[in-house]
Amino acid sequence: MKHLKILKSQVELNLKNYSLKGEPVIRQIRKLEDLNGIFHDHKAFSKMSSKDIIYEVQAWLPVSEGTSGGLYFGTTNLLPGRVGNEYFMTKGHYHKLSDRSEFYWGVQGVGMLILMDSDRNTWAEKVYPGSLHYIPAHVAHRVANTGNSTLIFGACWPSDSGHNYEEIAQNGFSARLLERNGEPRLKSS
Ligand code: M6P
Ligand code: ZN
Repeated sequence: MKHLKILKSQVELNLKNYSLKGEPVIRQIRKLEDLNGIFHDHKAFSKMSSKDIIYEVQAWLPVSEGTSGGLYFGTTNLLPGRVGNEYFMTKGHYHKLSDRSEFYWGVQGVGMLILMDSDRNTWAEKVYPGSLHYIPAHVAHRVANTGNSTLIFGACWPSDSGHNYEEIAQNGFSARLLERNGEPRLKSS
C-alpha cells in the first residue's frame, strides 16, 4: 500500500555522467563488430579491432516492451572515433510502430543527430550539452560523435515504439556524415 507513504524512486540519474543507478536498469554494449555494414569504408573497418566498444546504452524500462501508454528513459555514451572519414555512430532505427516519436537531448560532448523521413530526405541537428531534439513520427534517427570526447545523450521514447533496424540495415540513410577538412558534412550516398 503506497497510500500516504513518502518513497524514493527506484532509479537515480547521475547528473554528471548520466549513468543510471538502481533496479531495473538494463545495459547494452555495442561493439564495432555489431555495426558491421553501416560504415561505407569497409577496408578501414576491416583493419580496426572488432571488439572495441563504440557505445553503451543504459535504460530504465519500467514496463514491459510493447506496453501502450508507458515511457522508457535511456542514456547513451558514444565514444569518439571514425571508420575512415565517417564518425562513430549509433546503428540508427525507425520505430517498429512507425508513428511513435521520441526526445533526444545532448548532455556532454558534441555530435549530430541524423534524421531521415519516409521519403528518404536526410538532415542533421547539432548535438551539444543542452540541445533538445524532437524526433517526429516516421523519422529514422541515429547519432554521430563529431568531437574528441565521449558524447552523452539522453532519450525518452514510448514503450510500444520498438526498433525497426532492418530498414536501415538494408537501405541505410540517404546521406552520410563525413569529416572533411576537420568539419562534419552530410553527403548523399
Ligand atoms: C537511444 C534510444 C534507444 C536506442 C539507443 C541507441 O538511447 O533511442 O532506443 O536503442 O539510443 O540507438 P540504436 O538503437 O539506434 O543503436
Ligand atoms: Zn528511437
